[in-house]
Amino acid sequence: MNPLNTSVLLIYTGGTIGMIENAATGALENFNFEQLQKYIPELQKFNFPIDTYQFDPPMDSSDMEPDMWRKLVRIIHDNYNRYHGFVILHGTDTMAYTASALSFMLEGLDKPVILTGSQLPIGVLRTDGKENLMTSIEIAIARNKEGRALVPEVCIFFENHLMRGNRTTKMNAENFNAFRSFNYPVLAEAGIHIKYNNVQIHGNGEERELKPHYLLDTNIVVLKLFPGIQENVIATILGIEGLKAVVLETYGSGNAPRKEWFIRRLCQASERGIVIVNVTQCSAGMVEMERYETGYQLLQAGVVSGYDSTTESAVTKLMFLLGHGYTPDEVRDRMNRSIAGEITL
Ligand code: ASN
Repeated sequence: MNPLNTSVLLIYTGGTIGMIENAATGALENFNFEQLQKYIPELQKFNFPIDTYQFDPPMDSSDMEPDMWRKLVRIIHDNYNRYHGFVILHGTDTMAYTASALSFMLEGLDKPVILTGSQLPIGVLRTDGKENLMTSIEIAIARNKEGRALVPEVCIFFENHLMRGNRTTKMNAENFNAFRSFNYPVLAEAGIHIKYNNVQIHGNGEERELKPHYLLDTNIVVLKLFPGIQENVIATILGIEGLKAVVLETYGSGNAPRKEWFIRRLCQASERGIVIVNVTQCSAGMVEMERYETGYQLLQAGVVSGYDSTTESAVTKLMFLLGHGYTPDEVRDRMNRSIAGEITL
């Protein structure tokens, strides 16, 4: 019986939520989904079908690779018409990267894709996994009066907050409250009721057609500045054979050293067609290269603004754009536009 006329596909990739302690070493190891279900008998209480797809073997998300993102896109695309929503159980360590990548790869999404996981395994008494999973399923089936999904976006749900996936960062390795969306309001808050922040949610009410993308180019590097960084380090990184883009993590509102060699190296790399995107090392706020001379010179070296992008989002957006074969100037131009709500313009 399915009185709600709804259904969810639960995709289990791995992560702490489905891990168990190895008796000999004490280290956490993966176990399979049947065992996971044993610890969450509540799953049976949902009065609609929840089908599952399990990665075999389940993986710690530190092993996540773009091929796995392609696999997730394929699973969602192949099953798109069969389900009202998708919940992905994923390790927390790289969840923000996966959520960002999927937001670009699932163009025209009009159903919820909710990533969640936990900090403590599901078998542990104080686990945060149960709550996260149950609420994610509820969000995945939430629809308005017209029958459209309330949250047709790739999101992360964690510790009572629903966040746009490509705005999130894992910022705590200890607390249950592990993720933050510093530069965009939460999409929903779960208390006694789940309160949706409808004005901040993309595209509910629109009918769209899913267009899956699989092309990604990983010839990218993240370069984090620190006082004392040496010219040979910068030169070696910018000289990597085949390098196509750099996410440059700068200070404050997008500032960098004024040293002549530094600007010259960046200028030369830009001229060779390497796309350099300026993202701030600060958790919150926006790159404004016009603000200080230390930022303005980067503009003149051909560096483009990452605005208020997370590093995770800038990396995966570049992979996506480069994968589609755009020229460096076309990539620079598209970095200045929002594709999936990842930057505030
Ligand atoms: N190492 C785990 C993972 O990302 C951490 C977690 O899920 N809390 O797979």
